[in-house]
Amino acid sequence: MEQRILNFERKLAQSDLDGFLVTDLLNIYYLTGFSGTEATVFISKNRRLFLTDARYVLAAQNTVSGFEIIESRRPLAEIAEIVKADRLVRLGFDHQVTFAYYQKLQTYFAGIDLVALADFTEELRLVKDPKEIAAIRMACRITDQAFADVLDFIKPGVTTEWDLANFLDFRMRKYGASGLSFTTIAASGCRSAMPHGTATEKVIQNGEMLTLDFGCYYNHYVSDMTRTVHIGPATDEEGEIYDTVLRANQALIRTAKAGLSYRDFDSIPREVIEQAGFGQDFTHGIGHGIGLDVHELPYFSGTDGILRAGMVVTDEPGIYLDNKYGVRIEDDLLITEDGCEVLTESPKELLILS
Ligand SMILES: [Mn+2]
Repeated sequence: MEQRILNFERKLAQSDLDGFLVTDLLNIYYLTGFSGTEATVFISKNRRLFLTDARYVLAAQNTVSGFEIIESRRPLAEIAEIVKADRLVRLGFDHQVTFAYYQKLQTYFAGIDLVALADFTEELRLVKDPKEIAAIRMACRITDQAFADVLDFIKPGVTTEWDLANFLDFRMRKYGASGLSFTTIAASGCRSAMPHGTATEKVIQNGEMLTLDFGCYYNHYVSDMTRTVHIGPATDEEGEIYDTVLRANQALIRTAKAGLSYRDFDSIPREVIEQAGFGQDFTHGIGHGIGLDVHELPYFSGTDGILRAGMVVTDEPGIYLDNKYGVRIEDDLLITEDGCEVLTESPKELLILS
């Protein structure tokens, strides 16, 4: 934690800001280790303040070090007094705050420059340390185990998408997950053409594609994996679409490494799908970072940037044929100096279930 705060303070010193108000709870967890639901952190050249209410003071005293811990139900009023006493004039704050919260900031910090910043702490979270990687690795292992179990559970004509989602959710918890990283997607038949078709009461039928996109939290870090399987024998077209998506996924695994540009990370797998004639049916970005959040930096399409060792990103090409079916395959990749490690290990050859 101390190293993270030092990195934050170095970035603050290099900026034109006198202080920063951290209000995003994931950023607060990253910087302090506190995982309650109410806290405000203020960092300036000579202050490290952690403010929370009576419910969490004990937890903060036990987990947060290197900060002055202040119990308060009016954190902004407390910070505003200190800002005034220290004669600070320009403060950054996490841009995700609500408009109502921003209005409160304007009231408490009248006369002070308030600068909303999108990614101040998030950029520090881009490269994961070994402890973070270990947690993501475990979340991926749990996800793999749940997928292995679900294959025997699918009974065409009987099992609903809800049944599948509930089964996956329960198994992930059974294997040690503390929660789901997002609402589990189980989309069968023509519903699989919706990239984010959350589960419904629909029964899984013979002859259908079935897309499962799911993940979990382990020790605050997430996994995010997609597998598409087929119920009964697949048609030639279905086999070709599946093969194209798989080749795109694998082309990226072969080339992803530190130093690759974000634009190439997106375009290398996209070209595989375009060359097969399905470019217009790959309707979303190739992937995103994962960590404390299931969608976090980096994002790839139309963004300048270079992959760095220690980033954990998804590789999730897809082809979606409206009113027919869709295929997506998603892995979580740990970027290394000379390549990448695939953290999600579930099988990827087209599984034919019956
Ligand atoms: Mn994803």
